[in-house]
Amino acid sequence: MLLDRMKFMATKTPSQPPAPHNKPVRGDDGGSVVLERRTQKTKPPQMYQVLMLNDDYTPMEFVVVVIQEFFNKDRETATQIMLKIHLDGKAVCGVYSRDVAATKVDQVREAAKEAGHPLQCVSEPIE
Ligand code: TYC
Repeated sequence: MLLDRMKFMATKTPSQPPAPHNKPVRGDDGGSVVLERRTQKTKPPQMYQVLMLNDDYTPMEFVVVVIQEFFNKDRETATQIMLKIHLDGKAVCGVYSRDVAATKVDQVREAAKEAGHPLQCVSEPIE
């Protein structure tokens, strides 16, 4: 009866789990066994922190606006980061993939150059 079959289908135990990842492969070299690695090991990408450096000439307000603009921080957070740079000599403005970090550095350098300020920005790999 159809209903019985449907019940059977609905309660059927799951099929076999997938085959193991390390599957022995027998070659024609006299019976030796080679373990072929099948597991995929994808490492997370290297991340980069973008640091802004202190100097004696760039106005504080300019630094705050740059941090807001290019690092997507609200004014409060941007001000705190700027003050940390001012007091400690440098601070992290954000952490990004390599390409994005390089773009941030370029954008800050370009804005500083345009405005005639010596503001420095660098990126470095973390961990
Ligand atoms: N030290 C600067 C001043 O007193 C302000 C400043 C802060 C400059 C952060 C650069 O990355 C910087 N005007």
